[in-house]
Amino acid sequence: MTHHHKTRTIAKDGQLLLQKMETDQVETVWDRHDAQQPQCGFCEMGVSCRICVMGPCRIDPFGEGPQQGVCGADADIIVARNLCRMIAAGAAAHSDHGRDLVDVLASVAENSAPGYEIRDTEKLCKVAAEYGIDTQGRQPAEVAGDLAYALQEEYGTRKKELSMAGRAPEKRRDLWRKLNIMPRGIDRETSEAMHRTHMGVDNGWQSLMLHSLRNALSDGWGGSMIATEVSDILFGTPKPTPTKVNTGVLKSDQVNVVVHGHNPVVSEMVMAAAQDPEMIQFAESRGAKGINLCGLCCTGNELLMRHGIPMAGNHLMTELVIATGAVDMMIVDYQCIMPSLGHVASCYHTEMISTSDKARFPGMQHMEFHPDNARKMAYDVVKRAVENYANRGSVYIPVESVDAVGGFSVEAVINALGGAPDPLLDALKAGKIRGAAGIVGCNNPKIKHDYGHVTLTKRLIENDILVLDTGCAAVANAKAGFKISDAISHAGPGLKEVCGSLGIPPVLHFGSCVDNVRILVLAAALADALGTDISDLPLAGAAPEWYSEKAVSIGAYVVASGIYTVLGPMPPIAGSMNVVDLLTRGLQGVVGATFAVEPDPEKAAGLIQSHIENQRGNLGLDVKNA
Ligand code: SF4
Ligand code: MSK
Repeated sequence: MTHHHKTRTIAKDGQLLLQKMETDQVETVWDRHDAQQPQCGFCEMGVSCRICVMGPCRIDPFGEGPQQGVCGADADIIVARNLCRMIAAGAAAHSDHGRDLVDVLASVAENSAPGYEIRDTEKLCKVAAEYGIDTQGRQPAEVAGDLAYALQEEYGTRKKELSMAGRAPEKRRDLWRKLNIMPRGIDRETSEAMHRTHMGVDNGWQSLMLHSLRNALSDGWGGSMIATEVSDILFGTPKPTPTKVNTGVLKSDQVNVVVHGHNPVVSEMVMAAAQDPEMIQFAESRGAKGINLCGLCCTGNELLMRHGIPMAGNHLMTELVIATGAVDMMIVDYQCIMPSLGHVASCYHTEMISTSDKARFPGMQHMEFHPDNARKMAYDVVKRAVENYANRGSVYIPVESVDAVGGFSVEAVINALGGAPDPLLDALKAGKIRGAAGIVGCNNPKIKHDYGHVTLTKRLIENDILVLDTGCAAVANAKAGFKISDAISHAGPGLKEVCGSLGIPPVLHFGSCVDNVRILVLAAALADALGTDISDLPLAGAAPEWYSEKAVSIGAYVVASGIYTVLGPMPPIAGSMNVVDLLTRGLQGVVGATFAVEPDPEKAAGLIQSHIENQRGNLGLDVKNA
């Protein structure tokens, strides 16, 4: 059976590798998505419940069958509970990732994490000062020990508010307090979400939704913020760095090691081992020209941001990359790693290594990394990758790589602006830049791969809207060639002029999924500079191809922070018009921002443009008809 590969992805390497996998008779995520059709309509609408064993229950959306579960829960309650649990899972994932970094920071302070060190003492001291930790005349390790302790307390704090939430504009914090959604402890909010959604606890769909926002805020202004800041402290704050993207980054004459997942704790050590001259010599002794480390998904983004390590692909490319036959080893940590990968790898020569005590996968060798053994483990796995080079069969690398620039931390952006956000504000006020949009999130076989991200981005920059992107969206846009200075040729006249004079691309790579907090920090800085709240700014968010629970948490904290957000795929809420109405309209009067759902990126661009022009009008700036 021949599939229409062009309907599945816009990526050339994706189309060619899909063709190859069909010839090789290896199933992909798209085949399994087809095999699942039709997907359960009750679950799609969010009206099925298996929270307790009086059920499972489902509500008939057409009003003919049951309208209540066995316990009496109606569609509103069931939809709200399900969404609340999705957000809890997403917040837990990001925040636990942050905790793993804090553990490494604590181990570095105790000198029990060989190979890890503090690379950005300036940021260490800056964050420590936010926690009231004395930094004067003290050794970085001492400060790091105190900071790690303070950050661990954010997880189970007995304080009334997360300290990191202090980074939000004052008006926003007052609003959160008034609404009683100021996050208190990171673990507390997730734990409370699970409690509230237990049968017979919170059965108010509005109160469930409000707590969901608080839980999401504990991720955005808590767990994810900690993940990003501690990664910067340990591995360096990103600066603009050139890199290359797509499967063309694999090398036919080198040992290709691919890291996949999210946590830089593993990938940074693998990088150190792969760049060690002795290991390179070992690779040469086995007939390879060197060791080529590449990334996938967000751990790839972490390495790309800080070191310019090339990026092989995003979420839906993770199976296809293996089908090149060029990957000698794939090393995974956690999140977004399809359990199919071990099987795909068994059809080629690729060795698969799992590294986290909390993430096991079929068909992978488990070699567990901990702060105290990570350096040794990294050398062990890279050595095995080199040994596997000899087992390669035929190799098919179908495209040439594309150039990109990554590494736009807030610090780097402010630096590019000459030390303060003023030039950006001036360009906004003058209308040269109409506004900015964060395009984030995953791929999803329900949307043509990369089409959502690339189309939306193209339309926005054409219309003088600066794009900041993260995660798999950032990889899609890099592959499309939007992340080099020459990409200003795709931009509207104002954006072209501003980016041209600053020497930056019109689409700025802001990092991994947890790095969405960099966008929050920048938004807060702009709001502070204007003496206003984030919800007054000409900003928008979009997740055109999202799939994961983490993405729902991101969307919820972005909206709760005051930024209008357009989702591509519909979340499972259509079974409750009350919940839909609250999220798409009612929240405006609560947090000053709403969600919209629009799978067509051309139409999503229109929504974002009119929102941005509207916001400009409210600020008294000039307005263009969108
Ligand atoms: Fe059914 Fe209520 Fe149990 Fe859900 S919590 S499975 S609706 S009885
Ligand atoms: S990896 S959460 S598919 S962005 Fe962060 Fe990509 Fe989404 Fe995973």
